[in-house]
Amino acid sequence: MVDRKPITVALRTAACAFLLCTASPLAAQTGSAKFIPTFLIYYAGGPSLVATDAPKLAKFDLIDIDRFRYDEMGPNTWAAIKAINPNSQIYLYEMGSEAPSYLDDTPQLFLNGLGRYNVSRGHPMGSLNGDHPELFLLDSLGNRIYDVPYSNPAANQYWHLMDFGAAAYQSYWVTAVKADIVDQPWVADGVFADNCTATNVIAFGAYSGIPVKYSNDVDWSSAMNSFAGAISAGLHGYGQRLWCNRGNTRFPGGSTAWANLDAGASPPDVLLEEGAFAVMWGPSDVQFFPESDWKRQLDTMTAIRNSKVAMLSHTRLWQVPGMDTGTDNWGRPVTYWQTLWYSLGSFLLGKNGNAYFMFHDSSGGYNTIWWFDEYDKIDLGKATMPTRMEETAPSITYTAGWLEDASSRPWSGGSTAYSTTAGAQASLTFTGTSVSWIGARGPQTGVARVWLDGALVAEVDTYKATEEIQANLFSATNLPAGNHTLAIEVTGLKNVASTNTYIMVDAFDVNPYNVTTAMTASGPANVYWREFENGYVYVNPTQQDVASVPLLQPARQLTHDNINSPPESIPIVGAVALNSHNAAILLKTPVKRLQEDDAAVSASPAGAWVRRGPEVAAFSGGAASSSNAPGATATLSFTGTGVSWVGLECSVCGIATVSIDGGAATSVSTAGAAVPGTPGLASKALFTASGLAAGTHSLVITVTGTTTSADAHIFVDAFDVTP
Ligand SMILES: [Ca+2]
Ligand SMILES: [Ca+2]
Repeated sequence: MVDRKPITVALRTAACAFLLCTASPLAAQTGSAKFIPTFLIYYAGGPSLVATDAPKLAKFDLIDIDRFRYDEMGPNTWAAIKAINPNSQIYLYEMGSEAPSYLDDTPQLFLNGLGRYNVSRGHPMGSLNGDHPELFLLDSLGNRIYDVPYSNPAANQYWHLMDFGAAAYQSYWVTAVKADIVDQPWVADGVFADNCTATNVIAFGAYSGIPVKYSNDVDWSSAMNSFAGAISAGLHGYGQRLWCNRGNTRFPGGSTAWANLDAGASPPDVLLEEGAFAVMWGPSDVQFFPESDWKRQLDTMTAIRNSKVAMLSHTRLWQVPGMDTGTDNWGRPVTYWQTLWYSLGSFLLGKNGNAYFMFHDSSGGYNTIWWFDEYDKIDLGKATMPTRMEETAPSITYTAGWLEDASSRPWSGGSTAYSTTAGAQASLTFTGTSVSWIGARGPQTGVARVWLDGALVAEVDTYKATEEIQANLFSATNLPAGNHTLAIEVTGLKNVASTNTYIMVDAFDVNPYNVTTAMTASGPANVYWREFENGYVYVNPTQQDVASVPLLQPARQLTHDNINSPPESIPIVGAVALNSHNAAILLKTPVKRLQEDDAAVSASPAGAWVRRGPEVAAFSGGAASSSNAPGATATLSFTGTGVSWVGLECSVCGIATVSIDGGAATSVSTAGAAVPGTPGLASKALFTASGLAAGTHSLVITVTGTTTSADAHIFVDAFDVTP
């Protein structure tokens, strides 16, 4: 890793990076434009849907629902939702890794599993039990494994764990789902496949045994990723999307399995973490994961590039007074709204355009259309810190041998670096705790080595039969906070199937949040925070109370209780307390600009003021008003603690007096050298008052008719009000 040169030296522009320049780009997935993208799981025993539910359902970006809901609304449920929100994506529930033994007689509309134990329903491979006993996973005693909570051995009713890693089962599943969903009137946008569990550390089902075939996490994860990839490819072949329930992002093995699936050839469209950040599962009212597990969930969510990620949090508390407070797994008091805000705050720390959020409680589970005012009211705008660094970023250095392509493919940011030179390296230095390398796969791409902080961590074969642009080729998460280096090395090696050894460095993604150490009564605690255009999110994922977190600028703290209040009514604070497992969401208090024709500004007498435009100066908003009539006034009524009058200094500008709340008049001379119409002439703050008591005030500008220039004009262009 020597002889690095800046990219501007090392890269040359080439007309075309690939041999196959005619390949058409893949359609990219697009995320939600909402500040809080949301999803809903509405499954099993909820009330029948009625027409008034359509607008409620249409607020969600992603919906997982039973197929039997199809005809509960007219003309059909999916159409009723799409008529309101065409972008809402509807997925129909289907069990993935298990198959039922007792649903052979159930009509397809009411199936939620394969339902082909002893019947084929026309399946070309026949039935599962009758024709494919080899597809049932066995424990060490040779018994078929079943999902204990969902099976009833006394009634001979089982959900068997099937051989999800076997190509024959994968094919069986896709063909059955095609018949039961894709070829039916109730087909929607995609299929939700349950229990595609990333590892078997804690499987969703409590199984009757451990499969001999996949007896450890590595084998299980590999087989399940094979299943998810195969059914994803199969459904995509029928124009259908796939949503997999994966889970286990808090475990290292689970997080790795997610990354591997994302880096694989055919990632699903959506992945579900059914237990994110705060969960009802366990003996306490709320279980908050240890900080390291919480962070692994956050980093995994952020690192996934090729699938949408659905993060579901929950609580055993209810909104009902008296049932909305309890005790968490750390022995601390916890409230319903604290849990929602903590989960939501955690989500916002890492959301990246691919991530979606849901919160529910044990009162309704999956039988309720869960919506909270928070989803409508909280909007902090775009994140200020870019999570993506393009290959041209100054923090990336290159050795000799790299070229740049800007035209042949839909590269991130419009260009990519590429090389076939063995030993050539691209090296990113970054501050953060997770990082992803964004490159490309294709029939002509080769093998790269990945070095993290100087250690070889992966050898990545980027070959793929079809092109994949902006592919996530490598991710590392849960790194120690601080500075790191990620280097991509071209090997000149390739898969035997590949036609060349191209390696693309299109971009890198780094985690989007910051970590601050706060001192507490019981030692240091990490506070995680992220800045957005219009505010901040702070999260304390530790068991320690932080008495005071100083803010970067004064802001208003939103809470469940003030979320529907006018922002102006919320006090401005310079610091917030952040107790254990709490989040704070804050609105910045930006200076507000009011133009001269705003309703809050009154000019008197009206005939004394003349509207001026670009022929005079480059005014804010394109215009200003001016007067040289002695005694003419412009009065601003405003609510805030500070104000500035924005106007013009010029060769025909005179002297005004300014008074606030009827107080003493201040004389302001606006005489200047510039002749009106001079190119570049613009307004500026002519008078500023600050430190006013919070509340309503008035500012009066009076034209005096006196001057030290050629005339006595006073220009009122705008006012800047500080909340
Ligand atoms: Ca790029
Ligand atoms: Ca103006």
